[in-house]
Amino acid sequence: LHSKLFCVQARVPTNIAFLKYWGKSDAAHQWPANDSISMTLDLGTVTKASPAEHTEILDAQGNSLPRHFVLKPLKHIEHLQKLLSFSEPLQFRTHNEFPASCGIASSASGLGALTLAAIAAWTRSSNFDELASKGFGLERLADLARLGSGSACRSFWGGMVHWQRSEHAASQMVAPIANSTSWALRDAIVILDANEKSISSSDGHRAAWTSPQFSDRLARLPQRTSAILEAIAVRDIDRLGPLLEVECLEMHNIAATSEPPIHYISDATRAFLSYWDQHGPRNAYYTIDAGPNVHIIYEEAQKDSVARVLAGYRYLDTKVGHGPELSVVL
Ligand code: 2P0
Repeated sequence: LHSKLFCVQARVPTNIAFLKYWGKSDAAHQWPANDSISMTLDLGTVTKASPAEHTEILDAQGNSLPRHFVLKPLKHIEHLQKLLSFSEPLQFRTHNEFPASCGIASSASGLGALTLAAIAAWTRSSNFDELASKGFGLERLADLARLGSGSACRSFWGGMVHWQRSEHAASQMVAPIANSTSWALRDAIVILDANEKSISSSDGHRAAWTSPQFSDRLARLPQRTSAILEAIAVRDIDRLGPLLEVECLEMHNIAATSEPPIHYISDATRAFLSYWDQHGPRNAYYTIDAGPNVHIIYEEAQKDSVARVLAGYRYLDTKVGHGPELSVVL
């Protein structure tokens, strides 16, 4: 498998944060200011990597992608090459399983799949056992993906995942807390605005520290973290749900009170939330990422009642998903 023909395919899922990563304690090393907890989704990015004359990132058909789309991924590849002493150029072909311009952030799955495909290609590894035998176990892969996009580290396991901060770099860690088959949660992503957000999450993370409410949030979070962990441990949607809503509104409030203020929530988001407050079924709760779209988190048994309430909206219905996949393309 040392020929130029070696081609590996990585699939890494995206995730939705229940407890938001918002603010970094160290931007250069991508250490978060607080713990975060997410649910891995059954949607991801599929990326193929093979040796090439020069490094390039193309779409699945081999067409070039807009420069602003590939800038951050290319920088990440360069960084990995330096860090791990791999010099071989690679060609990547990538596609997202979610429809283009549906407003779903793809940095967790995108940077995750890129990292996994690159390292598997450089090490000529066909599966996770081979990667682990070469020193690239899941924890290390997640840690390397984190350097490209913080939230990507949570995409290396299925189910629910906890990314724990610590005062010391060495003791920060990310680990699964519930697998994908143990709680049949779903996520209906209500697409209110399919345009790309104009302010990157990285700018949002930087600005968080300028909000006069950020230190209060950080002080409050250990208690909320424990409450979310407990709700997940006992699989209680009615304990988890209200915490999700408070948490996302607080994150958006930090963004809105940052200097300069950042408004990810739009008029369409607000209109939807007031509709949802009136008509949303019990046992279904919302969370909102760094964008205007709303994620409705609910248990499988509520599927029909959620669908009825969302009938007039464009939405993408998905469920809790499993971890990454790796295979050789023949
Ligand atoms: C999260 N977000 O926990 C939070 C909630 C968005 C809203 O992590 O700068 O793209 O690449 O580390 O991972 C988005 O931030 O930021 C994010 P970088 P990333 O999912």
